[in-house]
Amino acid sequence: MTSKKVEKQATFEEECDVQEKIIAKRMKQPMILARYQYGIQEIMAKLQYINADLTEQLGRPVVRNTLSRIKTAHSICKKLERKELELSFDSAVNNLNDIAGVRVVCFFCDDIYRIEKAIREQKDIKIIKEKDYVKKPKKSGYQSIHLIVDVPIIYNSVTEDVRVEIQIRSFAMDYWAELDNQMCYKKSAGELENIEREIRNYSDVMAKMDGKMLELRKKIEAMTN
Ligand code: 0O2
Repeated sequence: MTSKKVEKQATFEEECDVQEKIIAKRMKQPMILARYQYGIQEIMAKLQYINADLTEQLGRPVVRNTLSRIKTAHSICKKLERKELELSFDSAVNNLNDIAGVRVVCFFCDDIYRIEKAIREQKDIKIIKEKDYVKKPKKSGYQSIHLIVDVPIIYNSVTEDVRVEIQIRSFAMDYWAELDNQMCYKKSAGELENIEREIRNYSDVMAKMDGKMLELRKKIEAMTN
């Protein structure tokens, strides 16, 4: 690299650092943080109810676990850079759908669609976008359903929507995604070509296992009903 290019790169990185600090400061502002936390709590409460309803209907546990997170300033900046978007707090709020995120992990792969349907039926939740990486897995092998939703929060009689990404996946899909996250995801392209191919194959293995476990459950249901 020429010295001019090195200088330009250094200035760019310094500017990114400055923006990341500004975003981090804004994300820690009590009302901004509370807004995302409130949105997440509303979705978590709904999911608890949906799980209770499905568990009662089906006579077996449906949701294995749920988790939530608010994206860190660092992760926000990385995503804005990846998407070649302006690096600012407003740009993050306007362009990123997953500053607030919730994940639902269920025991069986058919439960994913039960949960998705139940969320759709909630009158107060607006579905903005849906991605079905179960029917059509990502090139990496990643499988999950993503629902981008707007959930209303009420404060001082004012209703405001909070955007939340809900990821719904099976226990097996989650196991794969967590390990992929640790080992491959977000690593630069080509760096781990063979390992990426191998882990992609294991995504198929997990899908087959999901299918087999579902068959077993259905066999047991047929025997006991
Ligand atoms: P993190 O750190 O998990 O938050 P959109 O803007 O909504 O249209 P988006 O968010 O650009 O779409 O992309 P996409 O592909 O729908 O994925 C969003 C999230 O899914 C990612 O968030 C990951 O959590 C997860 N994900 C997507 N692809 C993979 C993959 O190949 N492996 C694993 N392990 N997870 C994946 P972030 O912000 O990238 O990361």
